[in-house]
Amino acid sequence: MFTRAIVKKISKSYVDGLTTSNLGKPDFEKAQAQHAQYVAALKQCGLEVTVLNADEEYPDSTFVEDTAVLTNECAVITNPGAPSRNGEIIEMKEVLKQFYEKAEKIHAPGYLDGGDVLQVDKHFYVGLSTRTNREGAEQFAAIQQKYGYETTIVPLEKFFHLKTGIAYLGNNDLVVAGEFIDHPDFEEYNKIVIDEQEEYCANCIRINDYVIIPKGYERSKKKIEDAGYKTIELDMSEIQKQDGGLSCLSLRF
Ligand code: CIR
Repeated sequence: MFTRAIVKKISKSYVDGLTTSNLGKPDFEKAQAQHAQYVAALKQCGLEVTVLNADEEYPDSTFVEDTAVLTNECAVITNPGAPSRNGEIIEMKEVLKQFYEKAEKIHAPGYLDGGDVLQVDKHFYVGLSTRTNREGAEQFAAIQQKYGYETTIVPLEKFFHLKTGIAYLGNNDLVVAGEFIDHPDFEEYNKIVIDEQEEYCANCIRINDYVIIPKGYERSKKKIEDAGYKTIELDMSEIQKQDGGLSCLSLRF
């Protein structure tokens, strides 16, 4: 059960942020509107939402998920692997002091983005990507071990972040796409398999009574609903253009 979320408004500089997509430049006003819809959906799920102001200095800073990993026991401030994003942790560290007495930290030469961390109850999966290295993943595992969590490190083949291709819904149900469909680390789960054409829908988020999914992925929507979940669909076009997904836009705790 989540009660809170932290999000950060989209800055004008967002349109010049990092991306590997070929979907074109985002429309700032449309992106802002989509972000507002996202905040409304979090509230519909019952969350109290802390909305941080936009920061022109950090074009990608709306993707707050990458700056921290939050559990019931502690906040881990990450060490984001993209140099242009690393300074985003300064503000987040301050913000999290309101909510957490304990803050842990990933240190260089370890790098880790929150988008590479999937929590399944007392188990974490950490992807090794262009943003998260083994040193960062091992530091994270050592921190979480103190609090009784296990960690499995998963080298990624194609996905940008681990959670670009996987989501945990609860009840042993895992949404999987691409390289995770037949991955040995995820054999023990009930899998909701996302087709290649709908891969973007693998980044969905379960929040209390709902699963928030991107709009326009009818086959995936049906599969998630057939597994017993109520869905909320959100238009994510301008977020997808900057390699972002639903999980990236918030920290939920
Ligand atoms: C970046 O390249 O860092 C941003 N444009 C996208 C970050 C997406 N975050 C995430 O998947 N957790």
